[in-house]
Amino acid sequence: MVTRGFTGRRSGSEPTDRIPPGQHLVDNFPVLTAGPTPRIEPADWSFTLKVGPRPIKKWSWSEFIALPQTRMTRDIHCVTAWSKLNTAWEGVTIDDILADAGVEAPSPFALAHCYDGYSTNVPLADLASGKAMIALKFEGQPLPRDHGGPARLLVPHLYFWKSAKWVNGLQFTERDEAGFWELRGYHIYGDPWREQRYTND
Ligand SMILES: Nc1nc2c(c(=O)[nH]1)N[C@H]1C(S)=C(S)[C@@H](COP(=O)(O)O)O[C@H]1N2
Ligand SMILES: [Mo]
Repeated sequence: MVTRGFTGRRSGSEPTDRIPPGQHLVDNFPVLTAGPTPRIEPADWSFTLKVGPRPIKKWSWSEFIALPQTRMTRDIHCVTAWSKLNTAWEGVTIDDILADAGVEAPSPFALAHCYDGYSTNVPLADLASGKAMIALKFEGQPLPRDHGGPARLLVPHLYFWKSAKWVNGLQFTERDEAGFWELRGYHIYGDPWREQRYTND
């Protein structure tokens, strides 16, 4: 007897243990950007690793795509309450970036910086050990511009505002410094499973 999905609701046929509290599933891929969408050509793109104010290493696009490329399929959860299962990404893990720069665990926190002036803070523990990457491809294609192309941070286990689009650098910091949305009322960490949406959640 078939009992799953008989209402025709998309969420009715999905494993609910993959949908955090307060979230619903979408099939499309909504675009959420605070300001205008920047146009960054790969030839003009670079990525800088800093420890505090000190630049450690800078990669051009051609240098960056020569780093080991890793595939990751993950569920993503936006604080505006949509979740999307099994999104497929390809890019360079933060572990491989740190290894290429010859640094190991520079400090407990980091800020991602972006071409549009956006920033967001993520602890090192949530970036390392294969948990996050700088994604260059989505579903096998170059990352679309409105989703952060040519490159975005992907931290799939935290709310999606942590996945900074048009990323151009990672800065390691001693203290957990709030980024763009964290300064504007969003949670400093943003765990969807604990519903850490706003500052005091
Ligand atoms: N540079 C930059 N990154 C950003 C944003 C932004 O405005 N600028 N918006 C964030 C927010 S609030 C969300 S929910 C996700 C949305 O990503 P998407 O447009 O690919 O769905 O990107 C995040 N990364
Ligand atoms: Mo968002």
